[in-house]
Amino acid sequence: MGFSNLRKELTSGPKSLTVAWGLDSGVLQACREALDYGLLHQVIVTGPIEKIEATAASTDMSLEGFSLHPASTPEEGAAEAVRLVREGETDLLMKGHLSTSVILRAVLNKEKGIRAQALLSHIAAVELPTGRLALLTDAAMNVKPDLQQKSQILDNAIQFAWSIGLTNPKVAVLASVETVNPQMQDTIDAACLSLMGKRGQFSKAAIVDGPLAFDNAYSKEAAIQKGIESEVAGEADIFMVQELTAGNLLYKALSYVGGLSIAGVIYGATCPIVLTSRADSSESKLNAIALACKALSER
Ligand code: COD
Repeated sequence: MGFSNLRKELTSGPKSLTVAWGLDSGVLQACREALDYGLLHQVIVTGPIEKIEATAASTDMSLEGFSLHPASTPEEGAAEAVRLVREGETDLLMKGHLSTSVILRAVLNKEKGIRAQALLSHIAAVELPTGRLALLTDAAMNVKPDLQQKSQILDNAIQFAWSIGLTNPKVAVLASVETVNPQMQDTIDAACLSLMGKRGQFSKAAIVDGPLAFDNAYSKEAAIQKGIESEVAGEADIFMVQELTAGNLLYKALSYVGGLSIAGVIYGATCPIVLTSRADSSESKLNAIALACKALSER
């Protein structure tokens, strides 16, 4: 299953999406396409109304089907968008032209936020050169998770994989080497997560193996050459990195160097949150909206 199948197979009907601080022509354009494609039936945008209209006009884009809610700062725009989710007025949230931490703080706010799970995390889907989708986590939210947080990040990714049809996902917990080195905490944590998988400690079934270096996680041949026997090698549905910098570098290398389509959401709130980078193509942004719709419809 690639992104085009994911879009075609959406059967649950169009959703309403709210963009927090929507002063980004690429995001508005992706929403326009998602409306025209039938993924969405309504787009709400928070921010200064005249500037949102000017942003749309800069690409001759029609705002038909859009509803604009005034906000005068990114913080206010994020809070208003989160309120709309909390009060059931919209199904999905999307980051506009504001920094990731501003929208995440509004989402995590203890009184007015929309947390559903103990830990929220970022999950990206990437269409591999073979045409299948695999997930990468966490490339954008949790900076330096400890083992407890890593197990929650992995649990979120396993739940998400099931929700988009990747059942019994194979998980590669990545490190720089594939053997346990007592001087490298990541290799120890990967081995623990792998054992937790074997003991059925995640909320849904998954085959977890680690530590695996990226080459032997991605390529069966690389694993065989190193004498590694692993059910996951070459077939991983989830690539789990162990800190944000590694995830972010991998995300950007796959996109820029590898030229692969990649789309990300935050998981663990009361709805999936679409998170795109300004430099992502409009197709990537549309794919991210489709991914969020899919995750929502399969709940
Ligand atoms: N899930 C649930 N609760 C969380 C999480 C999480 N992932 N992270 C923090 N919290 C809770 C804490 O338990 C606490 O109750 C409250 O939120 C505040 O925690 P702090 O002080 O650690 O959080 P902040 O507000 O300083 O930072 C939280 C962010 C998510 C904003 C921060 O971790 C962050 O900036 N992450 C990186 C975002 C980013 O810049 N990504 C871009 C890379 S592309």
